[in-house]
Amino acid sequence: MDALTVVTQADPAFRADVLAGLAAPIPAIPARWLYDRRGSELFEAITQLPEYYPTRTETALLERHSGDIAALVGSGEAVVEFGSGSSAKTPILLRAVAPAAYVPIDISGDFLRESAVALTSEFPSLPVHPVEADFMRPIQLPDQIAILPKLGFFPGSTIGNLVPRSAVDLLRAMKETLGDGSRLVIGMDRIKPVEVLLAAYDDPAGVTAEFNLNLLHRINAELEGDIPVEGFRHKAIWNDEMSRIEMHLDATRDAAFTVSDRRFAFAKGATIHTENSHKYGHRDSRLLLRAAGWGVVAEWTDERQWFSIILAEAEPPRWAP
Ligand code: AVJ
Repeated sequence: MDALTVVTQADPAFRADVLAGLAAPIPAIPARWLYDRRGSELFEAITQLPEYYPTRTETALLERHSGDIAALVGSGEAVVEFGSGSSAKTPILLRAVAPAAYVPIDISGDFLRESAVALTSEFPSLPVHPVEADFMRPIQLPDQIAILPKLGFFPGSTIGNLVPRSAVDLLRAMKETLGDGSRLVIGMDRIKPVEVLLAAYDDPAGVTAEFNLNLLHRINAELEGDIPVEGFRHKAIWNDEMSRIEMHLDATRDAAFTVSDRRFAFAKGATIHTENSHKYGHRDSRLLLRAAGWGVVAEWTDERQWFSIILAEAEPPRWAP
């Protein structure tokens, strides 16, 4: 019997990012590559950790204030979610705002189909129009929702993964996608005591470490790599100047390896920067939104002010004084 060989075609963008990132003067690999199947599972496990407060806090805020959001936006909107909702948060919003349609946007068709199916049981009569696209650029929304008012939804403080200038680009693209007069519900993580932040991104159970190190396993598996994964360790630091948590992979010894026939040498102590998670103060988040043409309508935060949900409105073009 012939052996069945499954040849997985490596993603050329992954290869390009990894090869360029490893060779860069300050080695760094874009955070989005952390989220393969295994990475997404590990992130899911992170959200269950006692130390990882964002998911729990944001979900509780949505539960507490979805009625307030609905009172401000009204019903009959087309809810447009950036990054398809595989989470528990989407149903909370949909239940409250009674939308006329739901449009999940995601770059992964698999995730889109899964989340569409997951919603049909609870919302059997809600029209769902998935869009497979990169939401970093303006997107043409489906014709079926053309006449409906739009409510964007971007939970999870995913905006924090981007450096502010890219975050503004994204918020502008969202405004262009949704159109004049549209609204946006966005979750943003707040600045808080460093011990709390560090525990959330370097948990004692080591799940975040496994999540970060999974990137090296993924490189080895998909890009013909031989990185000695045990020669690297997860590190999370608070960069106060940049107001962000950074995840790095630190070489604990000299490590030489090959990826896609290219040789790399990391001296002990050299690091690969793998993710940023920016934290915003009350005024910071407003400035970020305003810089992209979004005015803040309302904001809700928890007792500890660890997380905030903001309702923003696309500002009409107007003459500035
Ligand atoms: C999914 C990007 C919001 O930054 O908190 C969690 C990712 N990384 N632990 C975050 C993450 C390490 C998470 N986001």
